[in-house]
Amino acid sequence: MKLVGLFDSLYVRRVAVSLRLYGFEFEHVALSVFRHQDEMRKINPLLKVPMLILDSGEKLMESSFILDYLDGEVAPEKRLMPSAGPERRKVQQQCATALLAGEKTVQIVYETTLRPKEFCYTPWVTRCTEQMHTAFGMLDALPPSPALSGAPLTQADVTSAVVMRFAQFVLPTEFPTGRYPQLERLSAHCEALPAFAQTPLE
Ligand SMILES: N[C@@H](CCC(=O)N[C@@H](CS)C(=O)NCC(=O)O)C(=O)O
Repeated sequence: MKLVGLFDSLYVRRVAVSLRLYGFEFEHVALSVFRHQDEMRKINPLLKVPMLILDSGEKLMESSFILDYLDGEVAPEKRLMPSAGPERRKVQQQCATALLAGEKTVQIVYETTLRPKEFCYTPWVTRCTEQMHTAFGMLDALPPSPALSGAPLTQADVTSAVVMRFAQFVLPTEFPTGRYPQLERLSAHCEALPAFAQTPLE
């Protein structure tokens, strides 16, 4: 398998960390959607990452669909997503909240760094910032993850930890230590694991 995209993308990183947790070998195709557009276009004309290229040559897009495929390829005890019922919905909705936090973080970064300063629309940045912090606040208010007491990780843990680390990295002033203590604990726990440490954001 080949995973296309850089680990500075929270979407690519959540797939890469999950691949390692599942125990899959993969080749990392470290191309940027911004700096390597010509090479990227040949692989994915939509200029989007992550893309997972299977050994058959089949190309998969959308991190959540890629993770759904991978979860179906491993033994039940290795899955990161519960197979059915309230537990599945709980993990999925936690992922949805974390992805919303991540999406808003990315929108703030794009608005403030990709667009020329004079075209940066402050009310949009203010709205995104509020949405981002509301989502992080919701995640932080959840009961502590069972993973902190030794239970296996779920995709909600992986995605929440990846998004927290990403947001702290790209918007450090928004995330002083102690603002989201539960998430910081989860992040520290996860980032110390080999699957995360072998997938550095920078
Ligand atoms: N919903 C997608 C989001 C992927 C995404 O937005 N990737 C970014 C990299 S962080 C990208 O490809 N950006 C280039 C663009 O949007 O043109 C997923 O979960 O895979």
